[in-house]
Amino acid sequence: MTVHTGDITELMVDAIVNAANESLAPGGGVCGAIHRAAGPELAAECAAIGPCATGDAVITDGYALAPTRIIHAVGPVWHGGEQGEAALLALAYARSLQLAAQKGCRTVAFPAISTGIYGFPAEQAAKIAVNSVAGVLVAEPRIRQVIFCCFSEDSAALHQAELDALKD
Ligand code: AR6
Repeated sequence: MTVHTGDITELMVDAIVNAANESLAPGGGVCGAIHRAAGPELAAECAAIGPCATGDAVITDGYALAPTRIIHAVGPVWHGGEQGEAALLALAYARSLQLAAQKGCRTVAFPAISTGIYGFPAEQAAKIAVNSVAGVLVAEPRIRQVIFCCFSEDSAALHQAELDALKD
């Protein structure tokens, strides 16, 4: 697992994960960036697949994007933390990696799901992200590399701190 700061649409990996909504419609944030970079065929495939429940994920072609696949994970909207948000966020990461492994994607990049428009507190989300991915990787040798692609230095520092904590 590594941390990268930058735009996820520029990464050369087998699959990038999109922070999607339940209807799999093109939205703002990282979702908007991915749809713009992939082209309109992506929205058409998503419309044919959707909807997708919170905590679950679906996989599509990457179209004009360098990654061969896009995994659309639906993270929870933050409602204060008492509505299963933590478990749903962990599930969204785990389900994404399951799909990646099934489809032969060995390198996967994640954005900080739910921490933008959906309002999940960034520090808590980073802890959940790193621990959920670490838990899956223990039992999933088909995935060779996971990149936490953060859009800000603050977010990257939170993810790096969680990675460092795993090694202690
Ligand atoms: N590359 C990497 N990370 C990015 C990028 C990018 N190009 N752009 C933004 N981020 P958000 P959510 C970061 O709001 O909270 C959409 O409309 C951003 O700084 O994209 O899960 C969907 O369709 C933040 O840290 O996703 C849904 O309706 C993180 O990505 C809804 O927003 C996630 O922020 C999902 O909200």
